[in-house]
Amino acid sequence: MRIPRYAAALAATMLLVTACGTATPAAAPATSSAPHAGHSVGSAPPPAALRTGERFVDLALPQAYTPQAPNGGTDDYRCFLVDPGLTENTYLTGSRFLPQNAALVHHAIFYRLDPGQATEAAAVDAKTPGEGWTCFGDAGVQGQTAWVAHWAPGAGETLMPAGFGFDMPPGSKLVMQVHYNLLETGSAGQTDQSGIQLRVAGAKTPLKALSTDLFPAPIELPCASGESGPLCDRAAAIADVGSRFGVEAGQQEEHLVQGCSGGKVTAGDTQHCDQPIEQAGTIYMAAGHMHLLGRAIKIELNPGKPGARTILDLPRYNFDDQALVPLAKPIPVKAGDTVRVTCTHDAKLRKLLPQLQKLPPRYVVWGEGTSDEMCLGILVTAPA
Ligand SMILES: [Cu+2]
Repeated sequence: MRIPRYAAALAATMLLVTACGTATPAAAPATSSAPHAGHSVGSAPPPAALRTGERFVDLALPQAYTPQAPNGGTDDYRCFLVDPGLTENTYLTGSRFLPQNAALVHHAIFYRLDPGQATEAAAVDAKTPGEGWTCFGDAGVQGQTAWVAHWAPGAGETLMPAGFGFDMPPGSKLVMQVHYNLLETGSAGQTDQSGIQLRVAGAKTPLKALSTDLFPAPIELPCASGESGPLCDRAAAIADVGSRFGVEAGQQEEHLVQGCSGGKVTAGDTQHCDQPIEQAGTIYMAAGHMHLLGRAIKIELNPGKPGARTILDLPRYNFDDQALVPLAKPIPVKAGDTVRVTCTHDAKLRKLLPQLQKLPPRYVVWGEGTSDEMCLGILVTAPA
């Protein structure tokens, strides 16, 4: 299963952009209907026991990093090169991200780099002052990078199903992309030294290779009734995303509208996108990601057709409960199937959320910022 081209382009951005939020337990929709109040902070629960052939690899930033939002924004996307020291064929079978300053960390995504990309990333890192480098549209390296792990609020340890893992050839390294949200008062000058505990297995017993597939949909959320201001204009709002995160990031919304509805913009709380499955396989895990204005997200297979299935349904999305969850029953897919992701956002939440209420009203589109929005279905699949 691969992401369609427009989504792949998006994914590059998204990877950067998206990570901020993610899924929810399929079996246990969020119980809180109250608006998101801030990230939950707590001590991480201990990891599950190692399974046969597994070991832990602990990685962390060598030094604390002080996030700074460029271009007058309130979001910093920073990439760090981390080396799991793999000398043989290995599989990544789980991860436990350890946000050191959970008040600032909005999401983290881990991209696998091949040895050539790792060399390139090291060069970017070396020429950038301080720890890591700024990475709003992508991981800052050429070519395909596989998304092999991510963390968003509410996620504890993520365990791949037994017998499955992400391929990690010898010499593979990871880019750890962290989205720091600096909207909160008092976040200026704070530091972070997050890390991750990887669970890896040697290749003595071959595992089935997993991939992470992304299914985005547009956001076309007008200002709420009673709100007004220059950013309530769609074109101005899109230009504003571009000014904060770069030209490419600013174009993501238009790419999505093009890919999902042939370029037709229909403003409203609820948006969806249908995307084809390109390769037969099985879906094992799912997550949904939106930001603070997200109310509901649903991922469906072949809606309105025989054999239609709901992959994930979060009628009361909770930003602080975004773990990637295993499906109760894995779902087989074939080439030509359709995945639909549908999101409902609520502009009225802006006035109720301490993080957003001091910001000017805006027509919300897809963007990397905490005050922008996303609508993203995340599926972990294995080929047939
Ligand atoms: Cu996001």
